[in-house]
Amino acid sequence: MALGGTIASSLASAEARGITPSLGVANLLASIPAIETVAEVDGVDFRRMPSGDLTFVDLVELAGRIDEALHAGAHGVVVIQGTDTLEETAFALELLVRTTGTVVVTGAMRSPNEVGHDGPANVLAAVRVAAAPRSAHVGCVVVMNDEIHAARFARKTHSTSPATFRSPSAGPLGWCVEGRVRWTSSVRPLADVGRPVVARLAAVAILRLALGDDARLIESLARLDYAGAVIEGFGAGHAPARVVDALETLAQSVPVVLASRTGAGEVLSATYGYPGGEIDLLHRGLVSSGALDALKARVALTLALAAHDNRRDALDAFARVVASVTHE
Ligand code: DAS
Repeated sequence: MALGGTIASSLASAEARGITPSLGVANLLASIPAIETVAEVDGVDFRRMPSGDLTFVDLVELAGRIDEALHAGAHGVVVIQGTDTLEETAFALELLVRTTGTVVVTGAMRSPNEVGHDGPANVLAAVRVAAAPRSAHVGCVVVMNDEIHAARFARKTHSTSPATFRSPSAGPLGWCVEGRVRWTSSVRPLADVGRPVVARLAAVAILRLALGDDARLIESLARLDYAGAVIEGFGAGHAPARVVDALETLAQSVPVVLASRTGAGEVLSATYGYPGGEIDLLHRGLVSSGALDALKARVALTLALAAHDNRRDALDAFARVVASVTHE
């Protein structure tokens, strides 16, 4: 299922100001003859756009198409897209796809115009992973630069490097080498977020806290009609004492999730006791993102809110998803 991105981008004309997603999936597959030795592949042009233009509506439709393909007998599905939002779409697909089967999301950091275009190698590795026998739950994974990352932990960590995708909290699940797929660890299935109703999809904001912040942005969030908010707090989930009242007030009107701006590790729950520490913030009604980073917490909260018609059920579903990211 091809969605566009750098992997499908070229110069539309000699005068063009830069590359744009213009190539179809047939073009890409034709450049990877070795794929035929791995699997029988059907290419679908689902969208042709920069990944920053994708929406949750696109992802709900895409998940439906993936479910159909898996029901129809596909062993796995490879989604080929822009890398800019890939970590969010991969996690959304893990929550949205309901049929058992491997879903692999990949892309490229160098376009077909550049020397060292990484698209063909990434797609070939992705097809290998999607076609590999499954001995444990695989769910949705990101395959880039011959590494396999769980969707729940993968992050784009570099603006241009082909080694941009990493799992800072957990490390990769495995890798591809000499045409083989190697697994070193596995994850368990995520809890069911529910079935999102497209008409109920509503915007959830992310707000990153920074040194010296006051409460103005938090107070204005309450007036902007967001369905919820994710606060990227300091360290293990902390905020300046001067904004805690505003956060508590916001949490009384919409669900407010507390994440960490560090990009790895968990939000704590029982360590720091000062005003604005995680104990205080959770006590004031904020909800922990656990080991999910802010982008993924926003995906989970958006889908949970669209799947349930009341806040309590949505937050319960969100909390179950958070709890299922890791296991004892
Ligand atoms: N940054 C580009 C990419 O890596 C564009 C996009 O995300 O669509 O594919």
